[in-house]
Amino acid sequence: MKVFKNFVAGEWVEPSTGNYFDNRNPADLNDVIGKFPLSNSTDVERAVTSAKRGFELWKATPAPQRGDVLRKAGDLLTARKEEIANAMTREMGKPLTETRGDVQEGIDTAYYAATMGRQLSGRTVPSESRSKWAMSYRRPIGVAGLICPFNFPMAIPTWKMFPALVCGNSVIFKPAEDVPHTGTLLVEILLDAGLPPEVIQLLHGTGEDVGAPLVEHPDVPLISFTGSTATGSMVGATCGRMHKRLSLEMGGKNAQIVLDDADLDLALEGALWGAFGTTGQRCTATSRLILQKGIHDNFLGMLIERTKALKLGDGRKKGTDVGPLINEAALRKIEHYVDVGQTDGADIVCGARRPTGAGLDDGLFYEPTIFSRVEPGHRIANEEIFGPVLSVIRVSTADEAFAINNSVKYGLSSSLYTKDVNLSFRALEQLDNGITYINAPTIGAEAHLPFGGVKQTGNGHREGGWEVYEFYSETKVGYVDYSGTLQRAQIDMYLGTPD
Ligand code: UN1
Repeated sequence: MKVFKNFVAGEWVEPSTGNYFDNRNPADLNDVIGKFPLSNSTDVERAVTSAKRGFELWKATPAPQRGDVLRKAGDLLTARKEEIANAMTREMGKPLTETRGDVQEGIDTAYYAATMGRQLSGRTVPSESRSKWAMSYRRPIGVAGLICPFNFPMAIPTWKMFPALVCGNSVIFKPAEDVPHTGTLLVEILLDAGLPPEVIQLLHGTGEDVGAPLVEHPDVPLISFTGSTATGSMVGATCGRMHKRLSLEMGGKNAQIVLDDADLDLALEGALWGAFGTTGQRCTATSRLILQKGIHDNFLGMLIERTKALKLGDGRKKGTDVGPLINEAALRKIEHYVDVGQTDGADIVCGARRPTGAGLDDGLFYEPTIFSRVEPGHRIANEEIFGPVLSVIRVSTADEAFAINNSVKYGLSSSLYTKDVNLSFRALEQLDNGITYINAPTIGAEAHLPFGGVKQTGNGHREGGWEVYEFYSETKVGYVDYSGTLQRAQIDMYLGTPD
């Protein structure tokens, strides 16, 4: 069996523990992709020492040249898209069309980052004094610790890594333990693209043994974490105590609202894709469907019929709509919430079981599940399930729908289906989310726009687009006084001084 390694100090190395874990295909647990390192704080220490050297070298490399490396990485991802998408589906289960999209998001991010190498602009503004320049520019920060989730094994690491690199930081990358192979492929691509070896370090292993020591390390001033709100709170507490710069992307409980005047066929496609794409394992997944009373029964009927027809299976097989869950713990969490939903009084209208039959018995499958008669106070209407479970809530008015959308503790994305243009713009204003889609599902963020949420979804930062470059760099201000005299700010130039 293939044994994979960490990448530390410019070399592929074994973990200091000597221990490994098996990485299995969730669509067929008999299929082992390989053994991957179980690293610990000793490996983190080595990685940080090397990444500090990498930072010294990389920060002195002109940003346009740093961008050129990422352009090359984009070219290599493009050339290897199909092969990587196949490896990703084998490792995490979602259908090939989706893993191709995931690689494409990495490619888009690479090309965007490449151009940003020539656009890391500051400002030059007038000084209040004569013969004096006042300006700002963006400086790299240091070693960035990037802790990534399993659901977008390419898009999310590249959202973090490529901007971090263009800004001149070095990177320690910890992929989720469910997707170490994709992480390895990404690092190989960066090295092939010409990234100096010590600028990137790859550490495999668990959150406890690798993620935590990375977050706690005093020489890692920058942390970006995507994952659960519970873990994000712990990461946030440590970073707050140690005064680190931190970007958090955490949970969601995203709603699609369908009003009586909506194009129902369009809304139906949106709901199916939003709720059951990626087997519901997206931070942006639609987990609440808020239906206005005039279309509620009809729309729910249409949705149940189409949901029952979704084909579960190996994502590499043609015709598969929905792949497996990522691991046994994820499956058990879903089963738990299905129990909770029933206990709270909601009705299961389809799914809610592990399927059996051809090609499904050895994988971690769960039937796409819909609950109707869900009340806004129910736990399944408030807590993130991260699986193919949709809670349907009936409302009388748009205002009621907006209030329910806003009543949860999360605020990533929302979606509204209506033909009323005035209401659409009112929704953009009133829905409390980082992203609102009109006549499109809750998923579908594009790489060149800021991505993130309000309330307990995040901590105010954004990934993607132009904003993330602010996160990965620090503002430095320079004043150059060429007057040859002391000019006291706020004092010498003050108009209307008494004397
Ligand atoms: C996530 O949900 O974890 O908008 C990331 C989307 C994707 C990214 C999602 N482009 O669904």
